[in-house]
Amino acid sequence: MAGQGRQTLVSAEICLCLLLVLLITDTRLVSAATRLNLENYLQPDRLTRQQFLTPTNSNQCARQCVAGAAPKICYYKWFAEDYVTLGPACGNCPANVTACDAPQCVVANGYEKSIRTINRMVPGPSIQVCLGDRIIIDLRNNLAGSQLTIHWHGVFQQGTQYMDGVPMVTQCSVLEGDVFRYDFLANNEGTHYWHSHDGLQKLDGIQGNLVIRTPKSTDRNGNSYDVDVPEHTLMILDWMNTTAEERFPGLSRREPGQIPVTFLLEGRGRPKTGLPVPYKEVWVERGKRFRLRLVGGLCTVCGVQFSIEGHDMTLIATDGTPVNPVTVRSVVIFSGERYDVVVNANQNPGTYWIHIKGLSECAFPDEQVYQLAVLRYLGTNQARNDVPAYNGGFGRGGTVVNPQNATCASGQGGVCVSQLVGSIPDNQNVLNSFPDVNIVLKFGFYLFRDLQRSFNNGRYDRFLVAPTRDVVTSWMNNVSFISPPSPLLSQGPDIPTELFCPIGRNGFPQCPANKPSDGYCECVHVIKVPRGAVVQMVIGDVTPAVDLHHPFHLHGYDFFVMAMDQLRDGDTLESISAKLLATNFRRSSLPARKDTITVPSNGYAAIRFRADNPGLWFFHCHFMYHLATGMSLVLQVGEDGDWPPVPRNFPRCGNYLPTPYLEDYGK
Ligand SMILES: *[C@@H]1O[C@H](CO)[C@@H](O)[C@H](O)[C@H]1NC(C)=O
Ligand SMILES: *[C@@H]1O[C@H](CO)[C@@H](O)[C@H](O)[C@H]1NC(C)=O
Ligand SMILES: *[C@@H]1O[C@H](CO)[C@@H](O)[C@H](O)[C@H]1NC(C)=O
Ligand SMILES: *[C@@H]1O[C@H](CO)[C@@H](O)[C@H](O)[C@H]1NC(C)=O
Ligand SMILES: [Cu+2]
Repeated sequence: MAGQGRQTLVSAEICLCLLLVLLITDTRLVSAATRLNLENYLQPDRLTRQQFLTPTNSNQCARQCVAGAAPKICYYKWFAEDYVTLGPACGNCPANVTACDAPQCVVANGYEKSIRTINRMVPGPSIQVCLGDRIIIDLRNNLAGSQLTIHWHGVFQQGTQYMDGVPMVTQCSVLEGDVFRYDFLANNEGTHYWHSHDGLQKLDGIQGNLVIRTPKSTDRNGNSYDVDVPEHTLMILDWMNTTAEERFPGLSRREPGQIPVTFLLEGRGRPKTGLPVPYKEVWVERGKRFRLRLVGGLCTVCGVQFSIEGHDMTLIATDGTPVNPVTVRSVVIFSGERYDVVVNANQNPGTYWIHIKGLSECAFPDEQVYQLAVLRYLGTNQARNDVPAYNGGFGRGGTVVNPQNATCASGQGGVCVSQLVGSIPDNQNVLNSFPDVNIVLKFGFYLFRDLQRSFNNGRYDRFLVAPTRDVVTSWMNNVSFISPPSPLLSQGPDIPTELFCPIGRNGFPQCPANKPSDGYCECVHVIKVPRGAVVQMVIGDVTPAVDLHHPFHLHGYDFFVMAMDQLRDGDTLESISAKLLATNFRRSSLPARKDTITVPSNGYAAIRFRADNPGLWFFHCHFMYHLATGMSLVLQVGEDGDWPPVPRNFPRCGNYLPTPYLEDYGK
């Protein structure tokens, strides 16, 4: 990206005015107000259970939340770097297991490879705060020749829309050597996370947990658990033995596709062969009920089925919002989803396997990708040598929440997220209103059949090599999203209008008339929705039936999950949408709210929300390689002026094309 503006490093001193909600960064206004030194609010990257339960520093943000207590300022310093697993910090790990726990040692699955990190950790630093706290992060980019942004997955960013961290949608990517300050309020509770939204960096390690707690007394399901501590936020990662870039657009001969070799729980796992590195251990005490916050920090198409030997789980929240508790044997988690479960440590004290079983392409007979971890009762330390096999999981036969293909009719043993009962009342009158805007979104792949034509001079179609060796690209409503040269939110007027998809007769963006009408095109796909409208979306998988279940994530919002199913005889997405409008979803219970919904293979999910958070919000498949090939669009809620302007000196970027030359070349 040429002509990129530089972020001004705001002085380390900022103004604490009477109201923290005023995000003031202009140091010239400080004189009369109290000055504060951010260094005093610097938070540790990780802390023990004891430190969390009994803080010794009154500025510590990771704490048990107390009703009525004042919010805190939580400051973090992050360094993005190229790094390595089993590097010099690891001594002779794993031969010497103690050395694996050395500071800055990233073990992963005990396989040496290049990674990318924030503060030399995988997952990265864990942000654990209380509702209402202010989060300030100085992100310094020390990556060699790469840019990045960080997205706060699940945080609504109402009032700080420009902090959402999507390159060329809300901000310019942060260049090598630059510092960008993220500054926003933790205003919606729950288990969230953060990840790089640029390129393929999160699969190489740039992601971590972000938990916004409420006082237990105000948590709707607060009496269903005894212990809720940071060490029980458990991110599930998928892991390759190559860098993510090496598999994009994909190798055609050696290892086609983008299938991980394993999963990691909180950055730990074992290889199938080779020296064993320590498993992740989750510690519990007999007689207590523990809240585990499971985070789907997955990037590839493989979801996972999570189960614990000998222990049922009680689901109490998903994507940050509480649901009526449901007891289940296993939880299916796809990229971007979060599920909070309570585990009752009521079994014989001992060691129990945690089973993380790969689904979709990770469940193919020749793949069967899985990982284990250990649930250990305090005071026990027996080793387990009876490693269960891929299909030896503990979820078999029991109730599974979020089953693939929405197999949740009675007798099928599944609980679909569309069947969960929500707990947040419909104060915005979404469910009883007839939708103001009704959107049908199809997504799928375009198969390049004529490779001679595709790889001819002058054509640069973006593509992906699938495990089948097919050459494909991704789209939504036939449009493969391309990034504009400047961010839509901060520099909308700088974007040449011809880059946007034109609006068709149905009022929605479509491919330009002059583009080859062979089923897809590339343009900047922006769907506009009036501020305050009730929006219904039916998101449908129109690819030929394969075992893929695409998780769609909406920034800036959560939504009611109204319905989901596979398409049955004669159904089309239009007929489903019409049927849902005609019946207007009469149902006796409140639906759950989510921000990431996994669409059943060859099926649909219907969602509803009130568009009360103006801004430019990315809506996309959370499979990283699908996102990288255009399975995304931007939902524009309201018009410029409805959302706050960017702060003074917000970085700028864009094309550099001196106009006389354009004329010379007749472009
Ligand atoms: C194992 O690693 C620890 C921590 O780095 C170190 O103190 C110890 O000397 C090592 N032991 C051996 C046998 O190398
Ligand atoms: C990486 O993983 C794949 C799939 O398991 C395997 O075929 C390949 O040999 C591995 N490569 C290395 C260098 O270990
Ligand atoms: C998408 O492309 C297909 C194949 O050319 C076409 O039949 C269909 O009408 C297009 N859909 C839209 C929404 O433009
Ligand atoms: C889901 O349905 C598809 C057909 O759309 C099928 O190919 C796939 O095997 C099913 N997957 C599971 C796990 O049932
Ligand atoms: Cu997808």
